Amino acid sequence: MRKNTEDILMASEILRKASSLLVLTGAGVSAESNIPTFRGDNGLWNKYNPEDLVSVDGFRRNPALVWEWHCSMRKLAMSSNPNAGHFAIAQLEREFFCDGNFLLITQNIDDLHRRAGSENIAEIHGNIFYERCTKCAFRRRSEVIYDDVPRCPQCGSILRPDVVFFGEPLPEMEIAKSFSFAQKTDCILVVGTSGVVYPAAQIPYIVIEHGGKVIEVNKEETPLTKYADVHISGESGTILPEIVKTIR
Ligand code: BJW
Ligand code: ZN
Repeated sequence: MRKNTEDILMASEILRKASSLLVLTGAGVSAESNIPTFRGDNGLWNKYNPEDLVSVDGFRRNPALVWEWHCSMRKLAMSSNPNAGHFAIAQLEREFFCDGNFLLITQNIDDLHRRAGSENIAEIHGNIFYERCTKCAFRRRSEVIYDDVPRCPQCGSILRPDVVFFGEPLPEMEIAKSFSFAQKTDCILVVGTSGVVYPAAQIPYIVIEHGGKVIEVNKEETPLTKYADVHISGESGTILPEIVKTIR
């Protein structure tokens, strides 16, 4: 039997027995929707400097540049579609885990999980289609591609994308929900993340601490791989639908 086939069978067996499931995704799950990942050979951080584009100081120095970058991400997300991996995750929630027993934590800001039909989602790094005021509580959904830095209609201050820059705390409700689910779930499925950005990277270890199972799907090995019960090497758009098919 091929190594991957064995691993897929093992993953399906774990999922069949699990009464709850936490899924943690990163940029790799959207790679087959043509949205580039951050790290690795073709990663965005090879071409661009995160200090300029996704940091508080970068935004203070040059909000126009940060907006230009985030508008290009908005455009890219709008012209992309969810892939088979996103749909398989939505199917896991819909068909195999009842209310309250499933949570999808995504580090992605591209909205593709929601468009694929996932419902219980914690977007811990924000969402590219939301923007908020840097001074007051104003926040809105927007698909506008701006030429200039947008201003708050309530107080006139600069608006910013509602995403989490380096050095900023994650949204309180989302992270509380995520950590509390991690503390009680039987199983976590970790897909397409390099596992180097905290606090997201810590989540699988919370599951491990209380004896929960870890399934990892990634094209490459990560710092988590040696702790995973099953590591399935490959593209999530191929592997996840195979896992779902095998659970039945
Ligand atoms: C496939 C595939 C396919 C490819 N199929 N797989 C030193 C030590 C520890 C921590 C720190 C430290 N110094 C600073 C920190 C904290 C910092 C951090 O973790 N930094 C590390 C990089 C060192 N974290 C933060 O700053 C966070 N905030 C924080 O800690 O706040 C504390 C605080 C508390 C109270 C008050 C104040 C502060 C915030 C982190 C924000 C991250 N933001 C970004 C950008 C947001 C979006 C935007 O604006 O555009 O989020 S950075 C970027 O990295 C993005 C991602 O969500 C995140 C994670 O990346 P991800 O998803 O894992 O992608 P990649 O590219 O890394 O990996 C892709 C993977 O997919 C690879 O493994 C491939 O193999 C795989 N793959 N194709 C399956 N088809
Ligand atoms: Zn305002």
